Amino acid sequence: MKAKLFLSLFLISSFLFFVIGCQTENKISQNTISPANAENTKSILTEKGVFNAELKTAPQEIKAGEKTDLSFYIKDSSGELVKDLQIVHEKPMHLLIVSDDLDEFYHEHPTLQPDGSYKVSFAFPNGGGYQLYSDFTPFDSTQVVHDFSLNVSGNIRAAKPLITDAKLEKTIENLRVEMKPDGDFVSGKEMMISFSVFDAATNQPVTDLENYLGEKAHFVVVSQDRQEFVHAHPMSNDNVKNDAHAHDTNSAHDDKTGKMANPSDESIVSAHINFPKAAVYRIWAQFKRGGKVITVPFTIDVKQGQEEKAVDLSNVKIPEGAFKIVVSRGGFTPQEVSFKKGQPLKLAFYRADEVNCGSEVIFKDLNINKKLPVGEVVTIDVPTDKAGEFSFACGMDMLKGKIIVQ
Ligand SMILES: [Cu+2]
Repeated sequence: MKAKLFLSLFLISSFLFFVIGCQTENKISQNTISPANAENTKSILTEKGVFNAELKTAPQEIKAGEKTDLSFYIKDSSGELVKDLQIVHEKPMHLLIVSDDLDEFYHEHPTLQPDGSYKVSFAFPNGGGYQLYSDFTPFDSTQVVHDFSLNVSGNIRAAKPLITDAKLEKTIENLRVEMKPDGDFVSGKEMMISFSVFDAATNQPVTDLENYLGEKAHFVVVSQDRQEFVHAHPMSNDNVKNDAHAHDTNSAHDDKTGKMANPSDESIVSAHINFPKAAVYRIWAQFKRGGKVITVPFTIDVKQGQEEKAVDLSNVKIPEGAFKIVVSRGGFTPQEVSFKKGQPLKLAFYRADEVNCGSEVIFKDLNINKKLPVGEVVTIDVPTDKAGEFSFACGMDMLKGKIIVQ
């Protein structure tokens, strides 16, 4: 499940990624992760194979206010430790940390250790849940994002409600930032969002933004359920200029010369962002000025877009008496089903799309392994003479489901 959007996005936008605004997107698996003291492991499929990320924390129990070493071990499909990561935006690894209520946001950079891990020392300010997104790019690979949930012991502050901004304008420290989307916020569509940056005191467009990690701004987008993560970077002014969307909204450009029309151009940063699903999202826009990084949060409500379609099953013929399980971008649907002991059980798997790792289904305990061609119904008989559980998974062991006989 994790791979799907990630892969699809990269297939579509790998070109954009290098040339203009770039965005990483990560669909998080539904498996919840471990308590604070466990070692977390995750694997993600990329174009070139599976990369595992293992997170070890020291001390094992994470306490609020105390420094914790967060060590990430990246392994390739053969289990080999991957020490060399591409330098992307000046760093081999970016680590974004958000509190579960999305009120807190931290941007860290783990560094390579002699043992091949990437480590950063971090003190979580409060007790409670945090989500970590480790963002890196192995050589010969597209960008990979692994996420981890951590529980921090200590005082838990009251969760802050995530309230959609009535006005897309924020003043943080010495910056006033206006956010302008090129249309209504809808999912499943590449939107261009412009951020106009003004000096909070003088209200003049800011012309002295410094590069932060090689860019004029960084944008991190997380859905309220923390399942969707997008990391976007600004487009260069030339690309904004050439972008079809830009002409309507970005009047600061001089269309005749193709050059910047006035100095205020410097103060406008634009990014392409594709919201993977309808949800409330928080966007953190990060700028650097006077040597200081300033993080400006926005909260927006993204409505369901037209391109986000449910799987169309109207033409799919499920054999009589069989129980239908759809394999799609969303994993197995349903993921878990209970059946009565002793009654014949035929499962009908239908794989709806290409963009996932569900090309086969494996029932390990039953020694069943069946190919799932896209658009075909594949039936599997499951013994129900004994009560018990049968788990099944895709060939990559990433999409998972369970049959319970009782
Ligand atoms: Cu970073």
